[in-house]
Amino acid sequence: MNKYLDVKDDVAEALAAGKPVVALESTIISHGMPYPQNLETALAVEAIVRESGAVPATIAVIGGRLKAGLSREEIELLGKRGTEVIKASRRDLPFIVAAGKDGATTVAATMIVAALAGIRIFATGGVGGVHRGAQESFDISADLEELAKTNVAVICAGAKSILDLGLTLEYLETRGVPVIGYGTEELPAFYTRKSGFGVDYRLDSPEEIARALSVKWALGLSGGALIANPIPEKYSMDPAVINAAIDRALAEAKAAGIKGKATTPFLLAKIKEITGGESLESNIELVYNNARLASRIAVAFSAMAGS
Ligand code: PSU
Ligand code: MN
Repeated sequence: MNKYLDVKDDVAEALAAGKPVVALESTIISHGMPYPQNLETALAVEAIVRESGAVPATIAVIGGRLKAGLSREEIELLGKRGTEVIKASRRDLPFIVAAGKDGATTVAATMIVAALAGIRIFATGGVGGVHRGAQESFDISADLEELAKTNVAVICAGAKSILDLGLTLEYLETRGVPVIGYGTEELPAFYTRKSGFGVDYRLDSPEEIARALSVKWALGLSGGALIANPIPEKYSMDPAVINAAIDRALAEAKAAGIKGKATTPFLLAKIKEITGGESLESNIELVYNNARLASRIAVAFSAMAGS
């Protein structure tokens, strides 16, 4: 066990017994949604994972400790303090730990802590990727490099078209990261079920996905996988509405000279401001949907590992 890591009791017990565990990230809580919806969502996602037969492990840094599994009070703190909590990606982790601070972990940092704890399955909303205009800005999320090297599968609703989805897929292909569509041949674009880009493999059941992951890692092919789960039809948004909001958010970010780690949170906040409650509701529902699928994959994966 790493000396900077605390694994919550119920998570440690499940891992020791080979029972299913699902990791959850915390940048989405502190930087991805407003209070109090962020807190309600974080607690509801944990409940959904439990109802689906797995143990939730929300991941963050609290007082300089890497946490796999948070108490209710800790989740409340991340929700209430919001953007005051440092957004923590791979490069930030050592400094937040060394200074004894709190950090809300991105997909990359959540994968790192999950892997340290022995958790293989992780559910979130959207992942980072290659930004539009990356040819000039070089803005490529550290999430992609993490997927290339850390053995954790990430269940998401695809990626938002604040990113260049085509370049994101090219990057993942180069780094050997498989992109699986759950029940779809097309990469979903977060708020919408379609993007016009194909996935690498379509798989139609959690068992098939768990088997592919288990074979990948048994072959020593290190790194993660991206499992893209389309937003439920009922909550999917009109592509014209969401794309107009994304274009406006991108233009405002450019005009304001937003750079580096501030880019993604700025764009997400602007989209929410422009589209109002509809995008927030969709965002919440797709996270629930991903937590359900991730739990089913974790259940199938732990049954295979035990056999
Ligand atoms: N994309 C979303 N919602 C999010 C994020 C990205 O649609 O909440 C968050 C995730 O935590 C992701 C991070 O890991 O932003 C990526 O930030 P960056 O692009 O700075 O690597
Ligand atoms: Mn970036």
